[in-house]
Amino acid sequence: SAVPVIRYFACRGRVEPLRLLFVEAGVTWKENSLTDPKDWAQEKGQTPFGSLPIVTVGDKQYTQTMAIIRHYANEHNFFGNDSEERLRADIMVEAVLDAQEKLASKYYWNPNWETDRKDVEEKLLPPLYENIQRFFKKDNQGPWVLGQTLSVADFMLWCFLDLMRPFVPGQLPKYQELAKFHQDFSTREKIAEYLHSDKRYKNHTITLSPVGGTPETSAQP
Ligand SMILES: N[C@@H](CCC(=O)N[C@@H](CS)C(=O)NCC(=O)O)C(=O)O
Repeated sequence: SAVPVIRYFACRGRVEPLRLLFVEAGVTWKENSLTDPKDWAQEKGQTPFGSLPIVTVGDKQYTQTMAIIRHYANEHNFFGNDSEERLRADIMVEAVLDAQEKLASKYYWNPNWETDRKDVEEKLLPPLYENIQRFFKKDNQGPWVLGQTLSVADFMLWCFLDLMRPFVPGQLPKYQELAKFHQDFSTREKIAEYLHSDKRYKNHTITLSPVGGTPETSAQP
């Protein structure tokens, strides 16, 4: 069958959980990355919702990140074994999206990042990590969100924790279970290979960010 081609900006961004899913599922994919903002200005009007990513598979075109991720999670059995597990996975996915939404405007392209950092570290982040960790631990022996079953929730949670790491170094180790989860996931065979490969973008966003490539790339696995 046709190879999925990801059209996105040349970065990890919101597509990274999908890439990790592909890695675990053994799906070969191609990147058709956009590097020049001028190209985007031209292309935007021709996309279904004026945004990227778009995944093309043969003559099919998929848009909306979470729809795409859930589609492939269904296809490759990353949604638990019954609807109860699917619910638990989805709760974690939504909690991660909420947390990301609360934090994103603080660190992405924020010229006041250095002053806002304290606020993030001391006020914003702790309740988010605490709640996520409490949910992770609830009726769960780990190592994954669904116990022994790897799921879409793990790809989402790992990317979120990994994204935050360079911005707020020193925070993750304070949350023992989340730190262990991050470590366990990072050392899965195919994941580790991908994380250390050239295939993985080093930057979380494109270079519009005033925090540049520095804090975002300073904690490479
Ligand atoms: N709900 C959409 C939002 C996509 C989105 O906002 N993408 C951003 C990049 S991460 C984008 O295309 N920005 C360029 C623009 O809006 O012109 C999704 O999750 O796919």
